[in-house]
Amino acid sequence: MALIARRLLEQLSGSFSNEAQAVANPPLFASIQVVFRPTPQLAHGSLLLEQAYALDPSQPYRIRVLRVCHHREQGLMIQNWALHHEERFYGATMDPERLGCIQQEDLTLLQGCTYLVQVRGDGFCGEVEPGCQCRVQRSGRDTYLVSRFQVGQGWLRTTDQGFDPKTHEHVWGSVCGDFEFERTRSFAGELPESW
Ligand code: CYC
Repeated sequence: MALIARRLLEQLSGSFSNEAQAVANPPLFASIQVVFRPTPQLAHGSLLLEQAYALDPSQPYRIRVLRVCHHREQGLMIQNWALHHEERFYGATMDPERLGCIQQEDLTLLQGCTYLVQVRGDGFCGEVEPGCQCRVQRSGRDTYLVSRFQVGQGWLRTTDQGFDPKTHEHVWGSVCGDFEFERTRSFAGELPESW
């Protein structure tokens, strides 16, 4: 895989916390843990992602497989895959035995939710592909995702928001800026050499 994809995987692989931001800004920002862990039995570039409130990392509010790919024309991209019966894998980012059980048959690609990624400084920035097709059902409402992230050596910033497809009204997600994470642990050493 391209060297550039390898560098993105190295920067993402790890555990991230926004505790400093949460402590400085209650109640605007909850303390969240985000973990990306290499999942070597899956296709090249696959990371298991769990996002959870720091109070209870065993009950993630979002679990996905992200897959970093590099295409000659479109460049660097990150696909988002959902897991069937996802409860089976809650906590698997911290449990290598269960992490190793995830198979491609457990995954469904989330259409419209692929990120287009560019180099920025010594890190990367990305946003969800154009078209407003990344659909998220929340509080009984259909929304489309607008999302951006930036990652660098030891840090990650994200903003996710959902909008109503007809009125474009803001329905959920950040009203007070980016989530700012610092890396607390790296899993880059677990990336297979061939990725
Ligand atoms: C949803 N966050 C999503 C979705 C994507 C991302 C694609 C919609 C599809 C899905 O359900 O998976 C985000 N995917 C990403 C990012 C990358 C990527 C950023 C690049 C590495 O490949 N999100 C945050 C905050 C937190 C948050 C820490 C604020 C509370 O980054 C929440 N994201 C969040 C929520 C949803 C979401 C609550 C909706 C999930 C749902 O309700 O099903």
